[in-house]
Order: sequence, then C-alpha cells, then structure tokens
Amino acid sequence: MRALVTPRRRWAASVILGACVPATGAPSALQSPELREIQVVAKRYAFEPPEIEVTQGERVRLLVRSGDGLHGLEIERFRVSQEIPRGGEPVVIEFTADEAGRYPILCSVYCRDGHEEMKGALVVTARASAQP
Ligand SMILES: [Cu+2]
Repeated sequence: MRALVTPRRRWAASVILGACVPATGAPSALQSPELREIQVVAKRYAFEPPEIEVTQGERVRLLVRSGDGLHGLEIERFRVSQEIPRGGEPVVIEFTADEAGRYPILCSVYCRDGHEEMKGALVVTARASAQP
C-alpha cells in the first residue's frame, strides 16, 4: 500500500524537519515503507503514550512535543536523540524500525528529580514472514 502523501503535506513536514537532525542515514530507495505517524508528549516524568508499538520495517514519524519544560527523546538502537524544547512546538523524529524488539525510550535532557524515571518503550513487532 502506497502512503498517500500530498505535496502540501510533504512541504509541511520538511519545514519542521529543518529544525532537527535526521535520525538515520539516507532513506533506502528499495523500500516503500509505510509511514507510521505517532504523536508523543514528553512531560515530567513520562512519555505519553508510554509504549509505542510499530511493525518491523515501518517508517516511523514521531511528532514529539513537551508538555512542560525542556526534555529529550532518545532511542539508542535507532540513533534517535533529539531535544524537545519547551513551548509545545512538535519536533519531528523519523527513523525506520528495521529490527524487531523492545527498545527503551529515554529522556536525554536532565529535567529535575524524576528524570531518571522518565522512560518509555518502543515495541517493534516482527512482520509476518508471509505477506499476502
Ligand atoms: Cu528528563
């Protein structure tokens, strides 16, 4: 299934992306990944939703905003590390979930007493081997 991305939508996304460093290298032209877009709120001291589920091989776009002060969002396995500024403007983070597993999501910016407990999880479920 091809993702329906209108030119206008692309434009909007690239404008937001201008503020952040790409999480992964050049996109693979071989894949036609489905895009999974998920809104995430970082606030003291949790991520909402606390668990993000995607399917292996999907292109994941996280739209992350802060519900209070400065935070960070880090998923080491997918080389994601991004500051989430205060003010509620969404930060766009994109990566391809190319390996199944459960990966911790951490706050990478010290945000006071509960910082160490500020954890979420990215759950990448294995794609069924037999595609219809
Ligand atoms: Cu923190």
